[in-house]
Amino acid sequence: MAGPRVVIIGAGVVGAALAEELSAKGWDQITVVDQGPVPATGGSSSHAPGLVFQTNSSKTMTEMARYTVEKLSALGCFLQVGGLEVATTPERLTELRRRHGWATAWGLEAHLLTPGECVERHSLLDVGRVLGGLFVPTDGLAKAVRAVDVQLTRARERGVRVLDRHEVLDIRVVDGRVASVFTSGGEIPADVVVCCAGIWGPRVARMVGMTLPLTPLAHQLAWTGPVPGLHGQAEEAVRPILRHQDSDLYYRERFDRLGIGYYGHRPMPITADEILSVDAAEVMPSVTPFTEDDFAPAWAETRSLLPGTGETKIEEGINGLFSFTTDNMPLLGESPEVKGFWVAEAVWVTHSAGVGRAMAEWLADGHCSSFDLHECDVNRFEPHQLAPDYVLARDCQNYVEVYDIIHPLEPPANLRPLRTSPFHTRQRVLGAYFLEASGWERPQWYEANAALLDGRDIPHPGDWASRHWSPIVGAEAQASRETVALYDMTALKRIEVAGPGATAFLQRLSTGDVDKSVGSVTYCLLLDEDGGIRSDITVARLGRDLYQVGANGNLDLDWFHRHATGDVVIRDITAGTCCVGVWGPRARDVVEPLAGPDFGKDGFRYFRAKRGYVGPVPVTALRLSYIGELGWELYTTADMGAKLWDVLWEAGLPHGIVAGGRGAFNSLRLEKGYRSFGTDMTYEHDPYEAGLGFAVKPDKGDFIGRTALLARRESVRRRLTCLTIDGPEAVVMGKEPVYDGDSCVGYVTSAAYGYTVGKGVAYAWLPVELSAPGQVVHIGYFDRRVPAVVAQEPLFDPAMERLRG
Ligand code: THG
Repeated sequence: MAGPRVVIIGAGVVGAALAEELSAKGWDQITVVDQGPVPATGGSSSHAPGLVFQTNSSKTMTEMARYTVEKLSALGCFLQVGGLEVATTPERLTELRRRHGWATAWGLEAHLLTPGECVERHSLLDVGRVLGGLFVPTDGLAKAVRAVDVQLTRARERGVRVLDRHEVLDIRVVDGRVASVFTSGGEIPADVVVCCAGIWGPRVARMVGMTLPLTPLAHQLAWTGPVPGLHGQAEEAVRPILRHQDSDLYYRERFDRLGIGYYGHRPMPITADEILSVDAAEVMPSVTPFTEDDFAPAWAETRSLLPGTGETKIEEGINGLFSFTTDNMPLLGESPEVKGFWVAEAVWVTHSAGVGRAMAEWLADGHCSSFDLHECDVNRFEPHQLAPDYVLARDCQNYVEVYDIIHPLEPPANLRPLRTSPFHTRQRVLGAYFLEASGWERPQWYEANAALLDGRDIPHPGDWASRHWSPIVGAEAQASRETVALYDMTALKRIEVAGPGATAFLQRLSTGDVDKSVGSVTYCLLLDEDGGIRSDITVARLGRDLYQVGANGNLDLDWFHRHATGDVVIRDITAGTCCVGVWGPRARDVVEPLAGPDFGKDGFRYFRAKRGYVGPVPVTALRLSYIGELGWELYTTADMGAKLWDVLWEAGLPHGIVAGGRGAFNSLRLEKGYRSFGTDMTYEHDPYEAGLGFAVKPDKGDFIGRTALLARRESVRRRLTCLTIDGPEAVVMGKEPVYDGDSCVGYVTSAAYGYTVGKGVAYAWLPVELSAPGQVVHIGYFDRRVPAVVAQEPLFDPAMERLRG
């Protein structure tokens, strides 16, 4: 026998895809169970309208959709009619250009169409209403139930057992591991359980005490009678699937009729416990009765956009349940507490085969090599993000906004403020413009700094980049390089690692040599087994057996817990503490008088850590700066935070101290060339291509990812590259395609105007041969091609004179 005993709960598109992929990898003790009849089990797959639009702001989601298209096509479960999104407003037309950029950046063929070309593709459209379109030739219709059937058939041929009409009643856990699944048809022993139960997921996960943050929401799908323009159509669908996002609508053909999906109605959430059983449900459990009144605006709008539908009527409809999440991403991975309990949840048909593939690799190989899953990991959430009220409110809001045009900086619309740092009241007095980060209210800039604009000529970005922006951002950035500024770093994840095994633990998990003197700080990386970057962290040694780690989020904490040995204690200390960056040429003038000679030029060197007092406030101080200036990160307990801010502020006034927001921060860090995990580099990149080879110490001994990394080292084919852009109005935002001539060769990760260097700065992944300084490329930005030049990095203070000063 090869592979452990696996029970997959749910025979929908995800469970079926996983069974097929896992059995293809040679695992041969797999059982798929479902409460309903296979292949139409009564879950979301059984009523899914099957539209596959691959374009997504997430590279991973686009890639998983592409894999789904390829696989379902090969299996004869896909009608490749193309996908057309039309614009009926100027804002949407602009948005389609941005979406065209995403598709292109992620390697998906996409075309912008004129109104005439839209009608050529889809003859039912009223040409007078359409301003333009985005066409993706490989989009189309997935036959979800057939996909379940075909994939399960292949799985069965490889020995997978499929048990339908088996309702899961409970899951047995022994010593923190799954042991078996109790079903209405008996107990099934299991080493691995994968919950692919879709809308029932929260109920199944609760059987092992796991909170699964998803909400089933009803979504309207209606079918017309015969449409005159489709009369006699012999094929199920010939025209592209169609999206009319300005009115929250989409369309597909079914012979001479149209299916109409609508997101414009009020959110209709339901809990997993309220879903009817297979036997009690009239149609199926995931289908609730059509509420005709909610559909009225959709029908009126349809008759306007597709005038031929005026001669028919709505003949049937459903309110079908689908899973929504708080960030619109799936929930994949292993429970943090129960070993062997995995979930693959909140997955739409669009990404189903890709997720099946991803999960099979993750289970069988220990990591996923086909897709970067960091945005999908079920352990990404902060504790408050699992609260039922939070999940419900944000999931419903995401339903409302599903087709809206969302700016990358747009803060959530509800439940704010959620988390506030101890500096919050001070920041409000200073007129902070707040955005949200991991639930924290975080200032983007401060209106009180408007006076800094006197005598400065801060260039304005274009329309899109100027949202959630103020010229004050530029003034704060410049002031930070001239005097001294306070930056609220409370949202930075802080993890304490303590105990006799702490050093060995961090040596094993990180690429750095952290076994240095007490007071040392090490910038290093966490790698996956395959050498991909999982995070970049700072490790401050505060005692022989005590470290403070500056991390990027909950996934780092989860990674630590998963690898923890019995002789380390790992604690997330973020919530009970706070952090302020005191940075700028005058930082020492402010801090030293408050903290004493230990904080003097010779007493406190760059990349060292110390405990001390700033006025009456006990602090842990790290001498480093993500904005590339002299100064410290000062940490204290939450109760002392306001006092810390106040003493620094008062002492700083004679030196021209200002508060700086995240807008300035992001600009300054890009000038300095500091990467941001999750945006600039992710699991799919290794340190050498990301320009972080200096943070790897292969000679220190073994660590996770070392072997794979050494093999990857010689084959660097792409590089995270610094580009500069002339003309502030051309500053881009991230995720734009980069062209060499007509071909897309890479994409932008993050970008900002550099107020010190007087240029736009953009980091982009480019092939090695195009990454040499002086190389000219073009960034696709809406309808423009913005020239950009590869620059020697970092743009600011390459000699490190500021930081070491
Ligand atoms: N502060 C702390 N921890 C952090 C961050 C932070 N952890 C997560 C994230 N931010 C990590 N990112 C960086 C990026 C660069 C640096 C620090 C954290 C940095 N780099 C020096 C350089 O490249 O010049 C390293 C020099 C060296 O290795 O000696 O300072 O903001 N606490």
